[in-house]
Amino acid sequence: MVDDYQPAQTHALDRDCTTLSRHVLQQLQSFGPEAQDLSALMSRIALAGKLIARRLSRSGLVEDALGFTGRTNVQGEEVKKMDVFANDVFISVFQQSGLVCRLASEEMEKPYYIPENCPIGRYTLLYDPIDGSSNVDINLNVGSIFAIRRQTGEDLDQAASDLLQNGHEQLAAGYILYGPTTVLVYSLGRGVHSFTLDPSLGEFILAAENIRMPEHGPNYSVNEGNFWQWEESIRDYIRYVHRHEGYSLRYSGALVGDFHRILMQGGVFLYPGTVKKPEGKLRLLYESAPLAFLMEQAGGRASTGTERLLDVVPGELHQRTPLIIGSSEDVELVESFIQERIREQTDLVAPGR
Ligand code: AHM
Ligand code: MG
Repeated sequence: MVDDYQPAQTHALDRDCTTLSRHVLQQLQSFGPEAQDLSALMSRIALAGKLIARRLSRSGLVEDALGFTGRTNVQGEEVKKMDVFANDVFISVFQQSGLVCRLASEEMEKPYYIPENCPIGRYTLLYDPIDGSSNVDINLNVGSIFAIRRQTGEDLDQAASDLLQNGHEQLAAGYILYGPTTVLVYSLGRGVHSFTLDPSLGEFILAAENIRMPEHGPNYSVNEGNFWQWEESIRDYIRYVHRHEGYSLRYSGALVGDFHRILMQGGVFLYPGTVKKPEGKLRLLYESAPLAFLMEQAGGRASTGTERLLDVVPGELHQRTPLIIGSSEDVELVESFIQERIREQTDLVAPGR
């Protein structure tokens, strides 16, 4: 009798095959309109990740996948063909989706509007399509970073001033790491969860739920080639690390990969400012803030050195920010060296205060 039928392995699917879209709905404990939107948004982001992963995995075999385009982007950086491809992939997966009115990325000076979505999809996707693109041509890991924010501004407002808000306004954030496997890590503000792409299914399958950071870890991740350009406080921290047992330097040149290691094993990633460029290299809205959101959700800490990173309000879309992110004790240690130098300078200006 069909009515009495009970699947023999009711729990096998739950244990082995929690897909991303199902997980989003479970997280939100709702089938309401916003939960459906976020689930659909995450599914589209996952689709972008699969398309980019496929292109990367065949990049040495197909025409026009590797190398530079010959153009520079709004930040004055040389644009790679893979940057353009990945940027366009994110746009195309949201065309006619009814989900995202506006996209803003590292590769586009102004936000990109999809007007037909705007009456329905009051969301903005902020993203770095290929983070660490210097790794593309040498077959090392790269990533994509994303954040979703609610759109409150005018539909075709090129200034997008409603985006100039702090990182607490992010509804969701995450990244896709294109390594030996493709991994998607995301948070809706209810813990951090990772998924691994099963190429045979074409689905991201739950790998780890509610990832928690250790309070201290052995890894420090920084481009020490910039030592001579840093403020003395950052040099103090690096000297401290060099003189103490138990630290390992790990730096891949792709923030997503370095961040993933820190998230899994603990430690600290730093991209501080330099004396000439105090704001550093990394962009607030689509690199640092999404990762800060994840890090805090995992019990870690993210800072500019003097301010909680999620509190920073950008002055413009492509604003850069120093980034110190990782295990709480390790980030606090870096901050303590910065505070020490600030105190010294204050004492010099106003001795005996
Ligand atoms: P990109 O998004 O243009 O690739 O730039 C960001 C990357 C990060 O992934 C990485 O941490 C950093 O730039 C590396 O910079 P550097 O080569 O100065 O160490
Ligand atoms: Mg980047």
